Order: sequence, then C-alpha cells, then structure tokens
Amino acid sequence: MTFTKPLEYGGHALVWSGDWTPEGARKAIAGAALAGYDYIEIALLDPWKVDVDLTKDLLQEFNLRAHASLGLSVSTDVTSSNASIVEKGDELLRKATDVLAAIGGKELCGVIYCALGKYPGPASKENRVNSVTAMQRLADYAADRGININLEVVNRYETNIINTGIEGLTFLDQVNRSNAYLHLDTYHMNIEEDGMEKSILAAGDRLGYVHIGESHRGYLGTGNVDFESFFNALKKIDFRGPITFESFSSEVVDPNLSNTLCVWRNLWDDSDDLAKKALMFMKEHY
Ligand code: LER
Ligand code: MN
Repeated sequence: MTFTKPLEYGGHALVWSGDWTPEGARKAIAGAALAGYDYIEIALLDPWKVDVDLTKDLLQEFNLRAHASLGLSVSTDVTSSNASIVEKGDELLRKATDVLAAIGGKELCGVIYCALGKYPGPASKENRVNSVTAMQRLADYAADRGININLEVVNRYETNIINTGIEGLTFLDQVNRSNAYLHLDTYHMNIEEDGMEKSILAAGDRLGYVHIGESHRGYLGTGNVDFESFFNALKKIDFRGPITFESFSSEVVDPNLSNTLCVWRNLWDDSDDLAKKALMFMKEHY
C-alpha cells in the first residue's frame, strides 16, 4: 500500500463560520489554527464569492493550510440529462479548482459528482455515465493544477449515486484517473455501511480523504458512531491523508448548506471548545 499524501488534521469551516466574508474567513482560519489544526476545509459552494488574496493572507498569518469541499446543486448537477446544467456544473467545479489552486490547496472533496440532496428516484444509466465523464474531465483539469479529487460517499438522502464505499470504488474504477480518490465520512458510513471496517479495507490506498463526524454531527464520542472500529481499520491500512473534523449546529449557519443537510438542532454553541475536543479525540484514536 502506498499513501502519497501527508497525514494531517483539519477542521471544516462550518465549525466556525457560515460565510466567507472577511470576518467569517478570519474567524474560521484563526479558530482552526488556535485549536491546533493543520488545515481548514473551506466550503466552496460559491467559489466566485471567495476573496483569494484575503484568504491567502489569512492562511499565511495563521500558518495554516487549506483544502476545499463542496456539493453541487440542482442547477449544477453533472448527472443531469440537460447539457446546459452539466456545463454549469463543469464551470463551477473548474472555478472551485482554480480558487483552491490559487490558495495553495491540494485536495478537492465532497459531493462533487452530483447534486447534494435527496433525489426523487434512483439514478439512471445516463445519470451515472454523465457523472463518471464529468469526474474524468474534472480529474484531468485538477491534475494540470496539482490537485487531487476525492469523491465523498454520502447517505441515501444526499445522493443516489454512491452510498457505500464499495459503490464508490466501483465508480472510481470507471473514472479511472490516478488523482481521483475515495472520500469516506463516518457520519454517512454509520448510516449505510456493513460496519466501519469493510470499505476502508477494500479501499486501501485509494482512500484519499476522511471526514470525522458523529451520528448527530455534534461532539465526537457522544453519539452512535463506532469510532474504535473505524480508526482500527485506518490503522490496518496505515492511512495517510487529510482527516477533517466535520460538525454542524444551528449556531453556525450557511443558509444553503445547513438547510440541505437538515441542520435544525443546536448541538453546540462553543466552536473553539468543540474543535479542541474533537482534535484531542481524533489524536487519541489515531
Ligand atoms: C454532507 O453530508 C457532508 O458530509 C459534506 O461533507 C458534504 O460536502
Ligand atoms: Mn462529510
């Protein structure tokens, strides 16, 4: 098994801020740095809104790295049979890649292969082919800019394309690009997988990115996720790569993402306490 990425710990921006205004960006970057993280995972749902120079300056000021995630929407859904919607999706993904490259990031992840949200029915053969070919175009565009893409497997209410790690690996076989990896998230695995080990062991060094989230998306260790099995499986494959703490509460709201993810409850109100305890929890386990 050959992992080429460094092991690093990050915090998702929504732990601190629901927007990327100068104040929001400072809060997230300062918060992640002060809690001891190596990188911030920026939500690039609208990459045109990101001030690249400001973000670079803040990353430098706080000596932090950045990666990025996003989910597509109905109007940018690359699985669509409407070619103009697919083109909008391509455009968004290229812009996100450009912004990420400009701020020195190396990893683009999330639900970049379809719209993030509940689909009204199963994906058709055409939807799947459209998604695979969009990921081939994106992987090639990203490779030219030194960026890897990581396809996040999410639960059935957030995609109809890949709900388990095994499905994700089959999909990646079709994408067939060396800079395209599997992205697993414990929150989603807890809903869909046969236990926490199987997909990790099957993925091996094709696992390129990890999200650590509790079953209710609040404080780690206070819900139902079997983190012992999860981290033991990571140890078995000697995983190296980015590990992001991802958590959501009604305390920090991005109107777009929070509503899509059904963030209705207040699970925490102290971002810094949450983030520090999460990093400690992850490092105790891995
Ligand atoms: C969505 O549920 C999720 O886990 C995010 O990481 C999507 O980008
Ligand atoms: Mn996630």
